[in-house]
Amino acid sequence: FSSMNLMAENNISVKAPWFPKHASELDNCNHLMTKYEPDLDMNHPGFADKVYRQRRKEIAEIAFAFKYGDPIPHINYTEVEVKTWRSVFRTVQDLAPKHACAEYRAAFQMLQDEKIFVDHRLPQLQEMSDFLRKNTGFTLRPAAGLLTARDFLASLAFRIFQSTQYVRHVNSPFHTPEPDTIHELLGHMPLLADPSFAQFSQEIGLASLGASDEEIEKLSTVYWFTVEFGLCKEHGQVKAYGAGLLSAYGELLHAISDKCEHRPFEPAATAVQPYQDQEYQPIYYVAESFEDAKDKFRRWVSTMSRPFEVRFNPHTERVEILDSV
Ligand code: TIH
Ligand code: FE2
Repeated sequence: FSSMNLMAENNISVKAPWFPKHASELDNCNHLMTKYEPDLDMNHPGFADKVYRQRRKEIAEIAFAFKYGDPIPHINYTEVEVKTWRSVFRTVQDLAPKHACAEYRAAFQMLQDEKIFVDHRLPQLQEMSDFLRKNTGFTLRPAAGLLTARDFLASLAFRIFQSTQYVRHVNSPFHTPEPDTIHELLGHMPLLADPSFAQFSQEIGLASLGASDEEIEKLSTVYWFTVEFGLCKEHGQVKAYGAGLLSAYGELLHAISDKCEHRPFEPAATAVQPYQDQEYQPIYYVAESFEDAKDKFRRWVSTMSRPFEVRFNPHTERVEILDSV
């Protein structure tokens, strides 16, 4: 370490919120938002279901106990959980050929060829993590529920995706307001296996490190309208790439209908668009392509106020801080 670097480190500790510098420090980035937990939210379909709540607790314990470097524990999914998976999996299989973007369809096919995506069992996070590692270097960590935006985005900087491992309630298979492992597996995993999309995801993560609360809010809004609910153009047609659309067929059909508004993806405007997460979105943003979305995103990020730059070193899994710009 040069003294310049040390100076930068010292300045940052004064000016910027703490952020992880090494992938192992994500052990400290597992703070939950509690708003949709079945124990606390009376509208949650699992609120009155003791067995479901107990099951959620069990699986959450696994995530809290997880430490960097551990293998992700195997979950023995119950018959009811497999039934829920099967019905969501089959609708995605039916709708994806027509409505999902090409990158999604290609990765979905690979996952089927590798027998990771089959209808009679849920994929395990560890096998999915191994698959992603081979394709884009992304890996997974188990998460106990919906994380704070700061913690969730920080992990993306390290090409690590924090994934829930519990299954949505059997009574609402086709839409849930909170993430569950079916949403992660069918919504997020195929695209995390695409190099261009993986890069875009990591760049949102890198931009979040040490950012102010207002900037985190903007970045998570961009994340919401792209990674979660993004649409894109393909040969003049609108296709879905957002994970929240691909894992919830009701909303997927809504998003491509004329019951909602489509706007061109423009990071500065998208970042300040208010949104809710209880019902279908009234507005979706349409990207020209991942490459175009990345270009626009980069230009917008460069206008943010953070007084230093960061760079991920994949050999050490460490984020390096570059001096003030
Ligand atoms: N609504 C999605 C589903 O039902 O699969 C899950 C979520 C997407 C974004 C936030 S929660
Ligand atoms: Fe998600």
